[in-house]
Amino acid sequence: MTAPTVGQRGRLRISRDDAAAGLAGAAAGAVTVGTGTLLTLVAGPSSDPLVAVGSAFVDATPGWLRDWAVAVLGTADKFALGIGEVLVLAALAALAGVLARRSWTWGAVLVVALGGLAALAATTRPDAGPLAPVPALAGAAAGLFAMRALVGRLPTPPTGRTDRPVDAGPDRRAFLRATALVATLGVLGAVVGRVVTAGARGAEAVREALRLPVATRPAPVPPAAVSVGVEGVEPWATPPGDFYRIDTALVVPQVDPARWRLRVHGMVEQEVEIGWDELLASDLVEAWVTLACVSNPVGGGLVGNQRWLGLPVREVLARAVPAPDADMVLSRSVDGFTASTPIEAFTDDRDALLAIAMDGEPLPPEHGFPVRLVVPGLYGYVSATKWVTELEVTRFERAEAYWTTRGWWPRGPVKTQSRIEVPRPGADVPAGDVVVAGTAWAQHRGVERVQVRVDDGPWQDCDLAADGGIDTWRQWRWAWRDAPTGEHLLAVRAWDPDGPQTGVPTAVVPDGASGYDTLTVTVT
Ligand SMILES: Nc1nc2c(c(=O)[nH]1)N[C@H]1C(S)=C(S)[C@@H](COP(=O)(O)O)O[C@H]1N2
Ligand SMILES: [Mo]
Repeated sequence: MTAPTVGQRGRLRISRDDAAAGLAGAAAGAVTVGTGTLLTLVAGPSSDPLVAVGSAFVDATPGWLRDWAVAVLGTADKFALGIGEVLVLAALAALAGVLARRSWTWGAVLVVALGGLAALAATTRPDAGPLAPVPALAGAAAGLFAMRALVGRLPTPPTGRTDRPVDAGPDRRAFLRATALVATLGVLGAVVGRVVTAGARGAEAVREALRLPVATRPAPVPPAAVSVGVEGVEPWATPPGDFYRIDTALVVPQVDPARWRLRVHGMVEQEVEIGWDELLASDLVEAWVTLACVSNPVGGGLVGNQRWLGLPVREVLARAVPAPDADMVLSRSVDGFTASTPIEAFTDDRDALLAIAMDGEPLPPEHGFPVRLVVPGLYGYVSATKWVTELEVTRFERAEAYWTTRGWWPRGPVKTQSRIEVPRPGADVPAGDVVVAGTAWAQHRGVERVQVRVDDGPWQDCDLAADGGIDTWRQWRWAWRDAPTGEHLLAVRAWDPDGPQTGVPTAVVPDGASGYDTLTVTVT
């Protein structure tokens, strides 16, 4: 018997030939992916079928699920998505093989449908080029070809071909060898495609060769005293390599500065376009700004502080002359992400920048090379568009940004927050004097005071490190004198000019987490 049969217990029995057909299908799937990945080299990184489908999936992901993924997987969410995708694809490809052995048409229909979906996903990417559907379609064709060759070697149910023995050793071994070869070729294609793409990062080479102009208004050198001097506290200036990365891009967009342009349009008196050379020749300023993600849970690490170099957005907007009733600027990146920024954050005197550098170096590709927005006081999702290419002057009631359509608030001012970094949660600390320290932030308002509470005791004032400006975070420390032995609950709160941060805990959705960072320590 070669057909799956329903056994006495009602279980589906899968025959050896079905298993073989499944293997053949999976091998053909590898060929599809390998071919697609190789063709990505000509059609562009976002046309990669796996990337395109993954990106479409990311865009279709509801806010809560994305939130969960970020919370559980952190910045490994992209990797996890890739693994999940490969597993699902392998299962579907195996199914196509099983179907194909029974009815070539149905197997082929499944492959063509999957290829068509991937092609559709690739063509509907905001940065799709004219060749975008080619890798998926050519990959599906190659997969069909491989599947035909492999499945064709297996007997077809229900009238299994009697002219060759079904389970004969040599035949089956030849089949397995052919399948392994096909699978290897497919995987090899995928690996070579990936490696070459990674090596051919056009923007990376250009980035290395860039020389940055000096700022007409450099940022002040922060005094050493911005650091509170307690080991275990996050550095005041976040090393760029440690800076959190959050975005929807499965492949880092490669933008050639020579071809970069920013278009300012919408409710303006005149459209303005500015290119890379013009941007570099402008009067650039430098500023220390602490960036925070709205998905940062209380006590979390999706926040970082750096020195940015760029052109104040207000100067570009002034040239376009926004209409007086415009209240929002929708910024758009090359990969289609959008952010809705209240226009006053761009036109008032804060250092809202079209930034080209971080820590004195051109932006790292994953942080927006060549140009991104940095806006003090607002969460990244409503302001910090990386790989930015467009500013549309509009009104909140007329346009919605990427995360707003997914349930997040259209405006996202950063909530005043504080974090205990020393001691670590659950730590055992020796009795006596215990140093408690951490970081607080209230971007564009300024941290005025930080207090710590032990158990249900009174709030106690902490020592603040030197102030790096109202747009940056501020370190603090508190000497806990004669800490009594036992388990204790520490809590922290920061004050901005409007008073203390709220202790009412809220989730990160829809406008950022609030509540006190608390932790338990055992004094021994
Ligand atoms: N093009 C693009 N820009 C983006 C995003 C994105 O998904 N795509 N995410 C935003 C969010 S939610 C945050 S918190 C910041 C993070 O910037 P970073 O990755 O440089 O830390 O980038 C913002 N800019
Ligand atoms: Mo974010």
